[in-house]
Amino acid sequence: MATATQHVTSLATMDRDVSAWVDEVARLTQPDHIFWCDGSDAEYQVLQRELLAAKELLPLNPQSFPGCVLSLSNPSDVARVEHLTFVCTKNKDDAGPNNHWIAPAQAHVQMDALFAGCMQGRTLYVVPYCMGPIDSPFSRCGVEITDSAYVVLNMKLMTRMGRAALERIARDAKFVRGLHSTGDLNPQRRFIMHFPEELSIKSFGSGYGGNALLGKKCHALRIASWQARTEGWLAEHMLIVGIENPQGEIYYLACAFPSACGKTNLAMLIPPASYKGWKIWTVGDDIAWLHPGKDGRLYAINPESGYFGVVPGTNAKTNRNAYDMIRRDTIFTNVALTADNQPWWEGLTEGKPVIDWQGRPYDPANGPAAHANSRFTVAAKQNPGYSKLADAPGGVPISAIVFGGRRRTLAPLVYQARNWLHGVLVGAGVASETTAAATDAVGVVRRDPMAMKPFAGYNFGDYWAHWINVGAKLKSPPQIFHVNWFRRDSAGKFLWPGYGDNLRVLRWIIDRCKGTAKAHDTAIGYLPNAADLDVQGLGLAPGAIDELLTVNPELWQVEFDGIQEYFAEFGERVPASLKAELQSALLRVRTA
Ligand code: OXD
Ligand code: MN
Repeated sequence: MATATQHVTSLATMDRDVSAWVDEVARLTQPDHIFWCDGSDAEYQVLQRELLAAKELLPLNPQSFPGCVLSLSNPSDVARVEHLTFVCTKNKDDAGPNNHWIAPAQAHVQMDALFAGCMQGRTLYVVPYCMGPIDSPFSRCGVEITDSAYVVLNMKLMTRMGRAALERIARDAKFVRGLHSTGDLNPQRRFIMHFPEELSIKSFGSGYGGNALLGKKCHALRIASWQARTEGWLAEHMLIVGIENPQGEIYYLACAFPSACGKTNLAMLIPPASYKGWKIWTVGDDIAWLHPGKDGRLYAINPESGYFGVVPGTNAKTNRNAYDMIRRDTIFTNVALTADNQPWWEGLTEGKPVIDWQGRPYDPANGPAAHANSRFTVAAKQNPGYSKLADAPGGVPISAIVFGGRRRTLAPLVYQARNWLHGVLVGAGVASETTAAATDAVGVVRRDPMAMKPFAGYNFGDYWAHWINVGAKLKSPPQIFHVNWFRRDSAGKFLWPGYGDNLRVLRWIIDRCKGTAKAHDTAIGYLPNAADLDVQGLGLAPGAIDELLTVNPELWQVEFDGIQEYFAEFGERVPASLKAELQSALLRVRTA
């Protein structure tokens, strides 16, 4: 095994600032060992074997799931904890009403008291990582210090981690400092704190992905959105997908959806059988960093190199690529087990659970066998649809930005914003209805601007202003659209089949960007006519397509009033031009 001492001599001297910070953290947390991660495959295997030996990971059937392991977490630690997540800016208004806030000095005292001595008897792992391709000017680096080897394994799959990242940090002379400890997993002593002005994160008391893999939501969204504002780009909660038509042209879309709207499925969509010659290429499934390019277009990189996806519901029909890619070298968290030690989850069409996600004999009276938020962690390269440009340092040019939400009656299947400013209003107005899986209160509309409610690292008013400023720098900005796959008829039945058939809508979006598809002007933006969408062979119910494309001005008035009320929470920080855009939108629906 590569010992801690070997690593220290080669890695610990590479960057003086990183080493000094590691020393400072070690003095506070008092670990028994310090382990510098080089990010090699051999290191991954060693750590995985250690966790298996300690029974912190369970092996899975090596014939059907080679290289796969299962982690069963503490039952109180299975999801992000928004109520325990803080943005600690000097001025409270800079964090905004969209974030929980504590003054930085107070937050540091509170967190350091938790970290004091917390790694006694444990190993401190130093995890240098790069968000984005190692040689991309758009990438940004960080170092996570953690006492969880499970976190190290996940970071290896989710980021460019180890020696190459540390080399880049030494060149950049800048990195985000992320300090993490699982502590004693006591929910009373669990906090995720962000210090955007210091480019640092402190996370204590949770081992769950979004709270503990600090490169993901904490760095790539909350801290990066702040960095992006100061540097003139956008860090967004968006998938990036390339759509190749039979002529071999590829158009890239960046799409933002609140959770439970099928983001991973859309990023890996399988074209319907009638779409011969169409191909889908996944660049990213969760986060996009968007930069204005010299040619006036917007370019996107995916800062991550892996997927941390929800497992339940994944099967050969809903997401063939995901289903195939998680059959090897995957970390499963909180799924159930079959009698022959295969992972099992609700929505899987084969197998039967015998052990549930809490390690108990499966009993339907205890609820689902796999936790509703059980996850797979897998390297993106295992996706059969992995884009050849996913590692391109310059990113991919974005033709369209697509917002979406889960709306029962309001939003049509698709519409196009009139221009960038109108598109910012469409994004700022994103909202989604809660599902049974997420909460008991089904159908409650939750405002989630740009799907960034839990992730914007600063005041939404300033964030919308920044979006408007970025648009002003673009000579050829992406067109902005809104989709709703979840509209229902009066009997409550979904009107649109979704999944692969969503390509029919994306095709109209691409054709609008090319200027070859028709649309008509409505009170809320440009909509396709029923004849402009390809619904051939779908067998939609009579009238369904008209209902999917209906705009009800009364409902939209109520919606815009709701958005106005929401904007009021942000007071003077809401840009005047956005307020004026909302007024014109209101006027259009009132007079429609
Ligand atoms: C995620 C989320 O896990 O958005 O990606 O919650
Ligand atoms: Mn997400």
